Amino acid sequence: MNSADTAVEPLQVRSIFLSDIHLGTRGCQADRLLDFLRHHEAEHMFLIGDIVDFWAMSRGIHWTAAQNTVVQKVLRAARKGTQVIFVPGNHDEALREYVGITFGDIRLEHDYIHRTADGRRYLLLHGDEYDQVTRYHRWVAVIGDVAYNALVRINGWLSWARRRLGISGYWSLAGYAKRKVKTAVNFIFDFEDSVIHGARERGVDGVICGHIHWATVREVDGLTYVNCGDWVDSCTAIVEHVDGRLELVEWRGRSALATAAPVEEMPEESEALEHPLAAQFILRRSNIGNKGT
Ligand SMILES: [Mn+2]
Repeated sequence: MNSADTAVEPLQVRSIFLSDIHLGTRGCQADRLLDFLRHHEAEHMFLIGDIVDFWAMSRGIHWTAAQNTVVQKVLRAARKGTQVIFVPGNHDEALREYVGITFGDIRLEHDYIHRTADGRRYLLLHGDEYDQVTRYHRWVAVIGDVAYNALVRINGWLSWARRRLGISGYWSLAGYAKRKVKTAVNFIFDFEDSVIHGARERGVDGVICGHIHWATVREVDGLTYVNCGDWVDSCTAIVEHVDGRLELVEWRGRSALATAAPVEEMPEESEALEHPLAAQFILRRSNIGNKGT
């Protein structure tokens, strides 16, 4: 794979919004994210939670050179004048203790109001506090986390097989399941509804969040609901163009052919797949062994 695409002329945007990168996990598609970052240059960069997956890392660290480069690229952008704001999520909630502090030009915030170029005010938050499942049914979420990981991993094998067979394009098993399983769809709606409700109470024009790995930009009765998606499965980001327009970018990559190399061994979690497909597998956010959500 030729990832060193030197002839890239990055697109100048006003802001980049990223969430649910899950650095430190096998599922993290750091190569694609790097490719996206090479193709975009921004004045503001907002990291909206679950950037580093401390929970998964407590079970075993999977840290690649590409993941390192992602971190370096963000730090470098911050040093060179991009405003970088990091709003921790539940998988990196340890960082919530440092809200208000600036590390190496990156500022940590619990939530943040961003004003777009056209003057609209957006509330930025990760969103786990609006997730009824994680808050009230911890064990359901724990099972879901494991099953989701297994799905993403199987998807890695599928894409590898597709490449070996010369089938082009990317197809996501987890994405397919999310669209087809009714409980999953209902879960997404419930989450979106409660985030939108919360945003209305704050009196903003819109809200930009993450957490459910389901990217979208849509208007709901005059309020804009935006979700950044993730870099485990869907590889999506939100960009704000210089005129303030928000766009959902699904990065299939120009130079990135790649999900990570196929995995070598079967995870012990794989038996979780025997559970009927249910909403839970999209919940990549369980609070295993952690205090309050
Ligand atoms: Mn989350």
